[in-house]
Amino acid sequence: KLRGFLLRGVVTMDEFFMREALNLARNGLGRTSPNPAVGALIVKEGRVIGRGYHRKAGTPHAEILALREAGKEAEGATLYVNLEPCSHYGRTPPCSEAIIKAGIKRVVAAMVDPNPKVAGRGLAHLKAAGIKVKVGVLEEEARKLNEFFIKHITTGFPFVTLKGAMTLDGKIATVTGDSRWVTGPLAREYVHQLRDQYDAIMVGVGTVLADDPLLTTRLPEGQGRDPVRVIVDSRLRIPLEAKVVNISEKSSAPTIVATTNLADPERKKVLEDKGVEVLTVNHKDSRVDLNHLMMLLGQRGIISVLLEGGAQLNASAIEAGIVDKILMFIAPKIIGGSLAPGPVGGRGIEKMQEALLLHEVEVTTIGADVLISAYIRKG
Ligand code: AOF
Ligand code: ZN
Repeated sequence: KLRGFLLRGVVTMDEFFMREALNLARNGLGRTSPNPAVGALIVKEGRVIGRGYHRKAGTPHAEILALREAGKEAEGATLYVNLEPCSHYGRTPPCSEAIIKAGIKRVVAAMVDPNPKVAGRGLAHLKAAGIKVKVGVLEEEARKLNEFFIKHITTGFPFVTLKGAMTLDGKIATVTGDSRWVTGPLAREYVHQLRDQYDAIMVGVGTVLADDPLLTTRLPEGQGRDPVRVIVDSRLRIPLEAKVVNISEKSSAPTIVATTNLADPERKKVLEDKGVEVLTVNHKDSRVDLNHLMMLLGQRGIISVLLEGGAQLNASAIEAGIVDKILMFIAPKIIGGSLAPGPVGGRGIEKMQEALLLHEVEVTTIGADVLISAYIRKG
């Protein structure tokens, strides 16, 4: 089968094995933060003799696991990995050293490691030891796969995805505020799969007041991991009965309420006594300074944030420039009402010419709903 593909020129041998390394890496997605998802494959004479993927920060890197599986056979073999092997002593010793020791003859990497501690040094180390090195195979896919890691390691800020759901006529709720549900069951399950992959989920206090959401990951058979819940609430208007501030068995994920010094310190104390972390952030025009908040989250190793509204926070986030990606569900429903809200509130712009343009637009359907994904900045 492989030969058929290769002969028809659909993929090269290197692409074929790199795809496998990327698939291996995917097993760790959402589990390795703040580290990248990495998969490695060792191939000798067209046969895979070792595989590995990174499972969790602090545990062995993908390359080490693959080398362990290959054992002595690794001598003279080729190693495929979706990220440049590391060259630094971090939580674990450098992979470049282990690769050289094992007698690997050729290394194919999808991309240079954007981690300033590595940044080409791993590949240089391998080359200096006489290993053949190729970099850039399936690079685009590799960059997509680790877009959270890349943003965080290069800027210190988490990657932010704004997720919304609206009707075909652009509303997130009816005039009375009813919003359950805009999308169908498959789209809603997809959102839980997203939550499972993000380190944090963020909403404004308005959404808590309107919907009292739990903001946990609910997937079948207890799979999935809850993101940290972040509530943006400059004056601590959050009700003490809100589900997100009542840490219980049903909602044990940590909650951070991001507020400002405009809030009542007494109320802060009451929330803290409930086990909630109240984070006092700078304010900008009497609202939480979202850039400051992102910086603080990034400093704690939160590399990705799923922003789930509401309209005011979405507008502020876009204005602050913290959003990287948009995921917008469009349900084939029409509800009307000129006062029914849309997904982005605020003051808005005046001229169509000033509209925020999105890039790399992709459209899929999930159940009966359409999902549009796009990036804010040009790739
Ligand atoms: C991983 N897993 O499979 C590879 C990584 O904190 P450390 O010591 O584990 O080092 C993390 C850095 O190692 C990470 O930022 C990246 O630059 C490099 N490669 N990391 O967690 C892996 N290959
Ligand atoms: Zn490593």
